[in-house]
Amino acid sequence: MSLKTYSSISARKKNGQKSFAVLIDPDKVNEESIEEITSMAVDAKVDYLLVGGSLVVTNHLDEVVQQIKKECDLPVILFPGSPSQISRYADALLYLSLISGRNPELLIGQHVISAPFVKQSGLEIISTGYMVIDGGAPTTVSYISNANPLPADKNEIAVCTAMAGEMLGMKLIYMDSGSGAKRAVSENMIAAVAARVEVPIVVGGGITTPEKAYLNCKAGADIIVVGNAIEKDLTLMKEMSDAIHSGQTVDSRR
Ligand code: 1GP
Repeated sequence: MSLKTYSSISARKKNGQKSFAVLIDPDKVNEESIEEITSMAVDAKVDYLLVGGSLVVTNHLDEVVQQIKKECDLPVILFPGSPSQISRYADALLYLSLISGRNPELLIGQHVISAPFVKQSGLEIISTGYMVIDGGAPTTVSYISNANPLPADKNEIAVCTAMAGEMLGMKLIYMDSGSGAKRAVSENMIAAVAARVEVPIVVGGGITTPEKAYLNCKAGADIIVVGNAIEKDLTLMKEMSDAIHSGQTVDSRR
């Protein structure tokens, strides 16, 4: 199994570089829009493309990933809402365990059932501690996961959860307030978690402005994921990317 994608993520963190990942929901794209999104993503210097969603109702994941790979060289990372959302054409898979919840199916159950199939895909597997943070209203992920999100004002629970995930061997911590969340994860919580774990931290859910993306990076996020806001306005991709990359440490820009 290649470790190319994770090596790039951790090398970027080591160099103080912040990364921008655009989330593509396979349900919301077609050939034409994929062409447009990938070309704009390359121009905007997006670092990663995440593909997936909590509820994917169409059946064209392979085609979507293959087309993205044909249009550009950006790493494609699967962000699956269920074990059926796997495509061997991607570069890597976020192997998510919902560590903020207490639903055994999403902590380990579905992993057991899909393990042989996932292994056989040959994908680079990136073990990820997935933390759903309350975003002010139920989101698809909070409903589908059948698990309570982590309270938005309980930094200490977030810190202990992330620490436990890291000590269990998870290579990334993903703090997500859910797609289209009313309230994105607070900088306060990001900073508290970033102070206590060493693995790269991914933050997403409800990030709609370049300013918020920048502040999240300053607080300690290593990768910012944006889906909804970019679906609504593709031109935001460049502004978001500039804001996130401007959050790099001075050394990494030399
Ligand atoms: C959701 O973190 C992602 O899982 C992205 O959220 O669509 O709100 O940007 P948005």
